[in-house]
Amino acid sequence: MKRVSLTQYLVEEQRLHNNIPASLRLLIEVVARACKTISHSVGKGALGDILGSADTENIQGEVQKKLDVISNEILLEANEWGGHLAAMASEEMESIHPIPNRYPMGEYMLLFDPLDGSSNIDVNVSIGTIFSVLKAPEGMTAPTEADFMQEGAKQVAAGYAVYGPQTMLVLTTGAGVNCFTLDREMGSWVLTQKNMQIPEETKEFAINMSNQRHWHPPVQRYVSEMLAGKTGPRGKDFNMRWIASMVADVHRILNRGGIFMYPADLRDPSQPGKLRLMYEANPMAFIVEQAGGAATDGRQRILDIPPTKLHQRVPVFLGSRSEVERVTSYHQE
Ligand code: FBP
Ligand code: AFP
Repeated sequence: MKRVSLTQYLVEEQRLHNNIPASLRLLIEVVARACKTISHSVGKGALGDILGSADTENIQGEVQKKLDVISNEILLEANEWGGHLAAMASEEMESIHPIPNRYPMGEYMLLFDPLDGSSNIDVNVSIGTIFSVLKAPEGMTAPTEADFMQEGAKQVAAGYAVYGPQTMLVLTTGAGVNCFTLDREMGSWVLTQKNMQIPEETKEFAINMSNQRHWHPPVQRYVSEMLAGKTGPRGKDFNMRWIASMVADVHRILNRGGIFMYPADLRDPSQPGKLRLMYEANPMAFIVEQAGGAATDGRQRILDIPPTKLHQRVPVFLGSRSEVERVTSYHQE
């Protein structure tokens, strides 16, 4: 098999679709390089003193793991000096991080969840990094949070790295979805899956079932119909998977089909769901749509939601198109 590196892919993609200008290519390569460094730390585990808690809390009041903090630092440092960015924002930082004055200011803005699935770190289960790229507004001089408030449909690139048995990078720049595997010996990303498409036929769903008693009626109905199996309204048996890392669950669904759900529930109307719109739901929705799937908050397309704040939460239903359409229609009835 001819090996195509990430760099070669990006250069050829630019020639073909004219959608990856040089500074965006640099941005993607820098993020991919940072993910390589994170992957290296993840692989060291206890040998690298990266396990356990950092004794600090992030903006959501969650205890930060050492690896959350390390990954955030790796992404910030890697992306500060290249001249491709105007500002960054992260799950782990309360406010945006403008590029320091000593570096030139670029035309893009980067958002990330540096380490998704933190509870999996210490138990050696798949985790990931999610990122989203927006264009800075025309004429912007000093970036503010308001400049980030763009619908997901405006993303120019999005991706995730999954640190599992293999380290993989899944990327879209709006012309399909491609997957690269990290060649650990060579230290390079190699294109291993071209133009990924979410299988439409599916018998799998992913949801945290322990929250069932809190769900709203449309989610109760949708899941109970699946649980009813062959003799129920769906006429087939379904299987359930929950990895506790959105990256790993979405990666599974991208490859095998299925639906991932993190619904809003009855507990706290001020917290619609758990996942964050800007750096979790939006990039995953962009990837999933580009792979032929769908992503909604139960009522509308995630990519059309106008953001109001950086750390906004949103209910998420994404994966195989017909499944997402079904659960969305139950909400609309
Ligand atoms: P595989 O050999 O197909 O990987 O099966 C794995 C397994 O035997 C256990 O490791 C796992 O706990 C169980 O199947 C999962 O079963 P289920 O499909 O019922 O969730
Ligand atoms: P953390 O990165 O803070 O651990 O959160 C991961 C996550 O937001 C998402 O990746 C998972 O799908 C979800 O949480 C798991 O949530 P539960 O705790 O409800 O299983």
